[in-house]
Amino acid sequence: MCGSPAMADDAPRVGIIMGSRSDWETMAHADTLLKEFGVAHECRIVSAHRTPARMNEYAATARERGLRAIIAGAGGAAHLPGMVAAQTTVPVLGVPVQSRALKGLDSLLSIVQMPGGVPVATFAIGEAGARNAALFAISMLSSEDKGLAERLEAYREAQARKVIEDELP
Ligand code: RP5
Repeated sequence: MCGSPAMADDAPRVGIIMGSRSDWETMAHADTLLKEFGVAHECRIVSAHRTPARMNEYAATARERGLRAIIAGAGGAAHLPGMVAAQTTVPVLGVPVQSRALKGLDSLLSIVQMPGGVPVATFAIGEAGARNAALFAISMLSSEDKGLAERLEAYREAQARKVIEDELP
């Protein structure tokens, strides 16, 4: 389930959107991290091809609803991040979802090759991309949120400690 009950009443600062229910397994990694950091967020299925009107509405109202970043995941002909970015100045972080036919290379190329003037920050294919998009959104929000900045520092330190303390069999 997206978000946590504790955050249910907070206005979402980050939107996680995806082209299909089938993208959730990947995008859930972004949700998990935002939950872990206590960032109020929402998750929605918004398809560029199957629900273009919903996509237009989502992008057009994103800033006035208080969203500070939109994490958009899509696979195959992955037009969602770019078409959302075309209709809002809220930063869009694109996550290429691994497709069955082409292993996500199609998704990656669809998202990364934006024309100059309409940026989408593009992340790695799959889970790593979803996790990093969430961490990037957290990092963006942390410039105006001291508590979040401290939690991000602690997260990095814990990650480094884990590597240092790791032992090979
Ligand atoms: C894209 O098509 C979605 O983002 C998804 O990754 C892909 C396949 O969608 P389904 O056919 O599984 O619904 O729009």
